Amino acid sequence: MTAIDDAAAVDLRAIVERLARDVGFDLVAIADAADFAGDRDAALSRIASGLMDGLPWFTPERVGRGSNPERLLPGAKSIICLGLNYYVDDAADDTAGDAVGYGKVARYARGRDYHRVMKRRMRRLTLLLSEQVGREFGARWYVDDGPMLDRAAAARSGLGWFGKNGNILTPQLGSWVLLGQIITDLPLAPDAPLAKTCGSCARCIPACPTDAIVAPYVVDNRRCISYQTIENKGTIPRPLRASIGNWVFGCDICQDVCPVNRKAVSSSDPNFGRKDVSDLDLIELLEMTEPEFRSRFAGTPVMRAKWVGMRRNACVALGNSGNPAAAPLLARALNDASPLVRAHAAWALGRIGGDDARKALRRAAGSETDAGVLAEIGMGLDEAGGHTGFGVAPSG
Ligand code: B12
Ligand code: SF4
Ligand code: SF4
Repeated sequence: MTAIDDAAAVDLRAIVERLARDVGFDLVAIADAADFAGDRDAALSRIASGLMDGLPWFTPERVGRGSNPERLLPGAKSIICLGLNYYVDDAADDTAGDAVGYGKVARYARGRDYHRVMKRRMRRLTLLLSEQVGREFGARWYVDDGPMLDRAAAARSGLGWFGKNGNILTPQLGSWVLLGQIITDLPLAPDAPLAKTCGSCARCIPACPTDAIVAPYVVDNRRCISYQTIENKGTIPRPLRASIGNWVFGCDICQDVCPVNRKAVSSSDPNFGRKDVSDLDLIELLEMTEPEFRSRFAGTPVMRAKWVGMRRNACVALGNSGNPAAAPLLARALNDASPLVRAHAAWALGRIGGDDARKALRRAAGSETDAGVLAEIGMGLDEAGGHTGFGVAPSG
């Protein structure tokens, strides 16, 4: 173990880079720990204009704390910004994902929960670094669920640049990288932000099926399929459901269309690219019991959407498949214990239409007691062309 003079910031930086790769990160860059004043203002104005609605924990107080490294680690001098490549080239599976009857899971979630993977590696990196420095030093690490603005730190460090779809694009791996940071009181030589931009490209904006990219760099949380399928634990707004297609967990469309992502390199990290969490059989998903759900998805990000949420999402995707073969299954789901599943099954039957769907909806109208579900059944019948007037006025 060699003790290193703190003043040798440049040497230290080289050591950090080597260790970061040793513990399993693909990208590393250093930012200084100055206040993120501009990013704070952008985030606060995003909250004030309602574009972060639906995420009650994303508060001005949190942004105030997370945008000031000194408040997270007194004496903070540097931020080690890390990127983990999660892209796995599984074109064959993606074809299955387009087929009727399959639900798509966003790439980042096709494997082990990255929070655990990255935090473990960051802890190890910090330990190895303290061995190299020859003493303990102040460090705190964050990935996603902390108050830090992960993308703002990555942009300042030159790890990547802000794309118009909101994501950080990296020159080496495109946007298929998860971001983490170690704030430290070690003085490390910072890297410069990249001079790169998206230029005249704006392909991701019209590609977003829900028009969630309301301006370059600005995503309306509530319109984003990622929010609706993962974070929203209640009803998915009716006007968005058809645009969700067969995404059942997250969405990758604005990244799939991005020309920078042609540079994607398949990761060899065994934590990603799990086939049993890629394209999900919608029928299996909808019929899954809670213990089956847990045993299939334990340790993966999919757990965040919860059992009921994923079955709600399966209903939406089945409705969007337009496949009449799904009607009997959706009809069974009209008796599900969860009103959320029943409501979305009613919508899906309305969208699929046909005699079986209409019959099932009429039958459910006679027994349903939940007002919200009854309203969905009524609208479903309207859409399927079979409304007989129940719930609006007795049909006599
Ligand atoms: C809340 C959240 C969401 C929400 C809201 C998204 C959003 N746009 O904020 C939802 C649930 C929708 C979501 C979706 C996704 N997320 Co998310 N999410 C977060 C989280 C927790 C906070 C993001 C945040 O601070 N938003 C607030 C806004 C204000 O921040 P911002 O969008 O970065 O905005 C900055 C720019 O607009 C910039 N800016 C403002 N004006 C201008 C002008 C110019 C010219 C420029 C250049 C910049 C610029 O300033 C702002 C502040 O820095 C972060 C983790 C974290 N702790 O940071 C992950 C994070 C951003 N998510 C991530 C991922 C992977 C996703 C998804 C791809 C998942 C998926 N496949 O479904 C999608 C992508 C959706 C999208 N197009 O953005 C990664 C992004 C990795 C990357 N390479 O960028 C992060 C960093 C998690 C991680 N640690 O890896 N997410
Ligand atoms: S993740 Fe999907 S819904 Fe969200 S902004 Fe990108 S394309 Fe739109
Ligand atoms: S699609 Fe074009 S505009 Fe959108 S993030 Fe990629 S390069 Fe930027």
